[in-house]
Order: sequence, then C-alpha cells, then structure tokens
Amino acid sequence: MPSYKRPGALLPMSTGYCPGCLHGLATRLVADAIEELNQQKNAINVVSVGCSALNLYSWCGDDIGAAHGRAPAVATGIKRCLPDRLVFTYQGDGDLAAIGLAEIMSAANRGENFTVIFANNQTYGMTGGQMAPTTLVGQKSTTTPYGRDPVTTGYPLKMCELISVLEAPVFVARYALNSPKGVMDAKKGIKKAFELQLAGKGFTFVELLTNCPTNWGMSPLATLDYMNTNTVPYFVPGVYKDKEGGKQ
Ligand SMILES: Cc1ncc(C[n+]2csc(CCOP(=O)(O)OP(=O)(O)O)c2C)c(N)n1
Repeated sequence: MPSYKRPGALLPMSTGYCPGCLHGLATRLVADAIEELNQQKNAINVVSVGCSALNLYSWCGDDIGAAHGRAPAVATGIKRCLPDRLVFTYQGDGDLAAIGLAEIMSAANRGENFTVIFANNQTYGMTGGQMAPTTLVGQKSTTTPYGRDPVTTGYPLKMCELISVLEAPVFVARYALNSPKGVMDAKKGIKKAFELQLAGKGFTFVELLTNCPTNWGMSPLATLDYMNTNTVPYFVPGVYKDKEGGKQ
C-alpha cells in the first residue's frame, strides 16, 4: 500500500539530496518498510561514505558510521553482538562495488544475517561524478569524458548476478526506481529482506537502480528516460535469488 505520510523513521525535514535524486526516495522506502514492520526502535543504519550517507541527516533511529566500503564489516560486528536488532547497510556503488568489493563479497559469502541496501546510481556522486564500477559502457563521467570504454576500464559490474551465485545469500534482488511499479516492487523487496533477516535466515541484498541528475548533467525527468533506455536493459531488475521462496 502506498503511504502518504512521513514514516516515523524520518525526521520532519528535507533530505538534503539534490532535486530529483532518487537517494531520497530510496531512503523513504527503507523507512516505510521499517515502519510497517514496527522496527523503528530496533533498526540500526550502518552508514557508508558517499551521498548514500546523507540519509543519516533525516534518519530518526540508531546509526553508526563506517569507513569507505567497510559497512559490511561493521554490520557483521553489530549483528553478531546484537542479533535481535534489525541491521542494514545503505551503500552506493563506489562504496560497495569499488573500495568495498572484497568486504561485500566476503560478508555475503559468510551469510551474515543483515541486509544490504545498494543504491546504484552508476557514478561517484559525492566526489563529482567520476566513473564507478557500475558506470555503463558509453556513459560519460568526469573521468571518462568520451564515455566508458571497456577496452581500458572493463565492463560495469553486475552485483546481484555476482552475489547470487554464492552459496549463502538467501535473498538477492534488483529494482529500478524510475517507474511507479519499480518503486512499489522495491518497497516489497526491502520489506521481504528485512523480514527474512528478522527470521534469522541470513544475508539479504537489495539493489536499487537510482540516478544522479547533477553529475549525469540531466534534468531529473531526463534521467528517468535515460534509465529506461540504458540502465534497466543492462542491470535487469528481478529477483536473482530467493532461497526461502514465498510471496514478495
Ligand atoms: C578511503 C577513502 N577514499 C576515498 C574517499 C573519497 N570518496 C568519498 S565519497 C566517494 C565515492 C562515493 O560514491 P558512491 O559510493 O557511488 O556514492 P554516491 O555518492 O554516488 O551516492 C569517494 C571516492 C573517502 N572518503 N575515503
């Protein structure tokens, strides 16, 4: 069900994100799921480095900051010490798929019982739009001004596909936040991941395809079309692994 009121896990303020940035919507969806599960006082937000971390300002609950890329290690420690808490990381693609690639693969492979929310905007937003591991082939960034060339920079990393081949993860899914259906599905996926964690099932990973109007150099509306034409065909949304099955 869509909700039209601010969830209790968010303070009554604007997000601080640039106009049209989908990080704000992603934050809202996480907060909605937490409220629906009545976990506001129980949730711990493990904050990463990047624009992804700005959700901290509007977050009304427990949180802890991690060094760049190290949120999965911090979440591992917290969840092992406080197994009854709802622990999640919220990470960008630079944080998770570049400097933190070993961290995320190791935590997923160990089957740690926490949830990763992965906001993939295909750029290093906070530092000025450099190429990220997920920047699309041909996509311009400040470090690939003629577009990403796989000959020199390789291909965009598909994190859901990589993580879903590991034995331990229980739920791995990707959603695109550029359409109403994608948004509604994403909320269900986040909620399902949290429910699995609360049931002690193991590692859950939810990728959210987002945008960066400022660094992509486009209007917010143009980024949604760009995502439709370019991002979604490459990073195909869907449930990549669902060990427990059941309704989403
Ligand atoms: C150890 C370390 N290296 C580099 C940086 C600089 N830095 C800050 S944010 C960032 C990239 C963040 O990009 P991403 O994770 O994609 O998040 P976004 O800002 O796009 O949401 C980098 C490289 C840092 N803070 N710490």
